[in-house]
Amino acid sequence: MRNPAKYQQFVAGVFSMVGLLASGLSAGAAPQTFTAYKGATPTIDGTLSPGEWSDAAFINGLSGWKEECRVANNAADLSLTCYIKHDDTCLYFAYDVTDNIIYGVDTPRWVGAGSDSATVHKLDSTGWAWYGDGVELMIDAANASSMSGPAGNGSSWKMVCSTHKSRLYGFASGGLLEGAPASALSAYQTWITTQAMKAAVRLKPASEGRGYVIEWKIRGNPCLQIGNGQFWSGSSGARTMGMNLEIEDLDQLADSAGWMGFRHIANWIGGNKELMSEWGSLVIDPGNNPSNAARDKPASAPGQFSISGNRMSIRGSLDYRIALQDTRGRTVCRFDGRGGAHYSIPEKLPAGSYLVTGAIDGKKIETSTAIVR
Ligand SMILES: [Ca+2]
Ligand SMILES: [Ca+2]
Repeated sequence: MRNPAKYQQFVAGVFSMVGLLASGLSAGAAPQTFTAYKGATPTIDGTLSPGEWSDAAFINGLSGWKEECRVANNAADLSLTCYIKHDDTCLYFAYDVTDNIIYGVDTPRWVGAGSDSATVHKLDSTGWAWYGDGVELMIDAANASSMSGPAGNGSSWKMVCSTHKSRLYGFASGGLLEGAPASALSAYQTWITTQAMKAAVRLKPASEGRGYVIEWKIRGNPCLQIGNGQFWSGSSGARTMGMNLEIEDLDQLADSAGWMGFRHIANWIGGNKELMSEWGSLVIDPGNNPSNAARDKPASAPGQFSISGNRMSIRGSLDYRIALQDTRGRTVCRFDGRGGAHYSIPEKLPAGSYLVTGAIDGKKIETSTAIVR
């Protein structure tokens, strides 16, 4: 739903749509649109210091994310909070991930049948950068929204941050590695070695809940090319880019799903991750996170909520927890998060009336919506 014209078509078509994907739904939908507000410059050291990311928008996962392999068993198996913000020169992401077994650290660097570790973990364009625990970030800075994968330059790209290997430190420490397309390895590598793109990975001890923290900086020039010779900066004004997130989870070989390298879990927010037209959207807002203003004035600036048919919008909240119940009282979707978000109600949800309950900034809401397919 990135393309406005496409969205209008979607809205117009809602009333004639047929529930082609009519299977049951057990999880909420991932937001289609995220917002990066302007905030304080974080220190890229793998530690989320008190208040360091409190001015960021964030999303909790993995409820509603698309699973490529196997669904997480529980929150200890795999769950995360992803923070997003920007300053005048850079875009920043932080991931606070719970993952009970860190591949290559808590386990050998096993690979699935038919693959060999030497090939999978080659640190060149033939290796599988994504193989392990870590995240992949995909940005369509030019907002081309084309029916193709990323170009492999500042206009659109895909990069990996692994917890067990990296371009800068080899197998001694996690960090950035080049993603697709393979032809972009040299260009991507330059971003890493010049620190135009920089990430820090810290493995969390069991006392914090096993998992990892990633802080990731993306400098507008050269990594976010928004036009011919133009790069994003804090003075670019409001700007929409395409975005997709993926999280990889390998645990033990015995737990693996037996498909595509025996990954345990992979999730992403967009549709087909190979098509930029199906990614989610990232709105880079030159203003500060309105939830900070709400924090200062909780009585006068509550988060705003609206739902109409298949479209739900939450603006500037401190936090929200919203559930959709069907007519039998079963919770069929949950939407939990903070800040602003726009959701498309999942297409898998059958047509009918739904009760919408929950709380935004501690204020209870209760309404209903009718979904027509
Ligand atoms: Ca930090
Ligand atoms: Ca893992």
